[in-house]
Amino acid sequence: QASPPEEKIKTLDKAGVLHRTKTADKGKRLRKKHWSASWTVLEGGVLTFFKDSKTSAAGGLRQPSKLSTPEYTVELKGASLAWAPKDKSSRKNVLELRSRDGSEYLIQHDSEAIISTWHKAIAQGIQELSTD
Ligand code: I3P
Repeated sequence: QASPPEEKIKTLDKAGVLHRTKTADKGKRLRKKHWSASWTVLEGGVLTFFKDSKTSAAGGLRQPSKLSTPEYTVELKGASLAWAPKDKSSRKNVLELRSRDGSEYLIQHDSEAIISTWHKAIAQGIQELSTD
């Protein structure tokens, strides 16, 4: 079956459980952080956070539409990613993702190795989309 053009974007597709919290919504800073563990899928230039960490991994990478409703989807086109400054969180290994529309998310995992693979994959997704 032929893929639509947007699915031909070369990304490092990835899925796993991360801690995340949304810190701004379309430019408006949110007052409280609510960290939660979330099943997270990176595919086709979109990062999707599901509502909880229990969504089955089965098919999660190939057929995200068949999973439970996403809580947040972040288009990587025009987004930026950086290690969060220390004043943003007391946690270790925290990434800050800003979407083009001004929403912000903190993404965290206790394992430096795991968060580093997400850092690489998301950064590469952002970079590939910026050269379109
Ligand atoms: C917040 C909660 C967050 C913490 C935040 C606290 O308290 O403990 O986990 O962020 O720190 O204010 P509450 O549950 O009462 O809202 P981090 O875990 O990222 O440090 P902050 O005030 O320094 O943002």
